[in-house]
Parts: sequence; structure tokens; C-alpha cells
Amino acid sequence: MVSSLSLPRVRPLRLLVAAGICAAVLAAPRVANADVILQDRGSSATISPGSQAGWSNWTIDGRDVAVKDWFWYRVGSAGGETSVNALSLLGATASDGNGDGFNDRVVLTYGESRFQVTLDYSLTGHPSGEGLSNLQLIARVINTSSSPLDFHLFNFADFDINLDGLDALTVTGRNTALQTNGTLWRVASTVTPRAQQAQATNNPAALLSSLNDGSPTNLGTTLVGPVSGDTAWAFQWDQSIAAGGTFQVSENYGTVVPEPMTLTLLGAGMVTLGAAALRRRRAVAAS
Ligand SMILES: [Ca+2]
Ligand SMILES: [Ca+2]
Ligand SMILES: [Ca+2]
Repeated sequence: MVSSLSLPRVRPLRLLVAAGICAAVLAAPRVANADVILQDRGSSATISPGSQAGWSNWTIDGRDVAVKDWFWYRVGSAGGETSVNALSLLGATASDGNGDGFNDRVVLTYGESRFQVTLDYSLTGHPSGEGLSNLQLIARVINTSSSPLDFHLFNFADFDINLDGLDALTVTGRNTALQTNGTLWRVASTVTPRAQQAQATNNPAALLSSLNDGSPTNLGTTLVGPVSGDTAWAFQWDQSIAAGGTFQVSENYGTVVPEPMTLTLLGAGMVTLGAAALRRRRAVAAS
């Protein structure tokens, strides 16, 4: 099922009757800014197209690990950054790729006179209780102008596995962020292509402020952790996009629980239980 969030569904016979209403709708901002909820098996995600709340909820087996994951940009080397929600929202289309009745994908399209930004989210859940979830995010910038665009794309990511102060984060290779809490939960993000600059911090508010102030932000390459506490990270891609050209980033977010060690122990426990059950069945059969 594909459902547009922009216009109400109407039956064909009602189209003429609805034409006047549609004209009124088109005269207003075309696309609703309503929150989009994706759901797939044991996990869900909430994305707010119209505000910096951005991707604000990622619940896996009842645990919400997302605080904020969102995009900012700067054109040129001067001035501050702007969050993508400040652009015009041109489209917001949610769809149900696996036909289970729940939307698992949404494509958001923003634009201004020189470029468009598309954010394409796909959620893949796992059966409840496994602690596993994947979110694939493709961010695409299309230069619709007739000149090269000196484009700087920022992805800010604040996840909380737990606010017990034990979240630990390291960004490696400007393409991987790994946040852990003890031995149980992990949130990982891998980005392609590798960013030009990246930062890991235990002061999310300061990093966020740097994206909302009036000065150019450059994340550098040295503040990549490890850090612990309330951690957050950001990637920065610095690209010259040719006239009519496209720059695309793929991001793959995943949660993992439990650790392989725990799985091994759990597996050993199940083998022991299974052997005991087999012995009981054999004892019953022999009696
Ligand atoms: Ca679905
Ligand atoms: Ca800034
Ligand atoms: Ca955090």
C-alpha cells in the first residue's frame, strides 16, 4: 500500500466535486507536517518532517533509544547551518513494503530554488524479544541549479541506550559510530561514503548549538572519542555538487542485543535444558 500524506484519498467519481477543495488545498502548503510512524514487527520509529525533532523515536522491544537524528546543511564556507526542515517540504510519502498493514518506509522531499534534499527511511524489525532492528536511511542532495554547489551536509545523531552514564561511543574512520552500554545493548551506524569530518561528544547540547548558531561549523577529525555519558555524534560531508548532479549518503543503523558472549551462554543453557528434557523423555519411555 502506498499512501500519500499530502492529499486526502478520493474516489474517482468524486474528483470533480472535490476539485474546488483540491484547489484550496494546493493553495495552502501542499504537504502535511504530521509525524510519521513506521512499524515493523518488534520495532517502530517516529519521524517529524516539520521540526528539528527529526527522527526522535526508535523503539525496540519497548525500549526507545533515539533522542534525535537529523540533518543540517550549509552552502559555502560562510554563515551558519540550517536544518533541512527549514526548507519547503515538497513530499512525504509513507508505504508498506511487506504488506503487513504497517508503514515501514517514508520518503521526505525538501527543496529550495537551488537544490532538493530527499530523506528515505526504511525500517526492518525483527520478532519481539530479539532486540534487533535496522533502519536504512538514504540522504540525497540534488543540485537543481545551473552552477556547482559548495554543499556541506551534517547528520547529528543523539541516541540514549540508557541514561545511567554508562553509554560509551567511538567514531572510527569517519564512517562508523558505535555506542554501547555495558555488555547488553549496542547502537551502530555505518555511513557510505565516508564523511570528511566527524565528532563524538558527551555534550549533545553543545554540538547541537553549533549547528544552530550563526557561524560556520567544521567538525574536524580529532574529536572522535571514546566518550562516555550522554553521548552524541555528527558526520559532515563537504561536497562540490556539479550543476544537475546528485550527492547521496547511505546510512545503516542497527541495534544488537545481547552480546555474542551472552548468546553463547544462552545457547549453552538451552543445550543443557534440552539435554535434560531429552533424558526425562527417555526415562519416561523406558519406564
Ligand atoms: Ca510493513
Ligand atoms: Ca554553526
Ligand atoms: Ca545520548
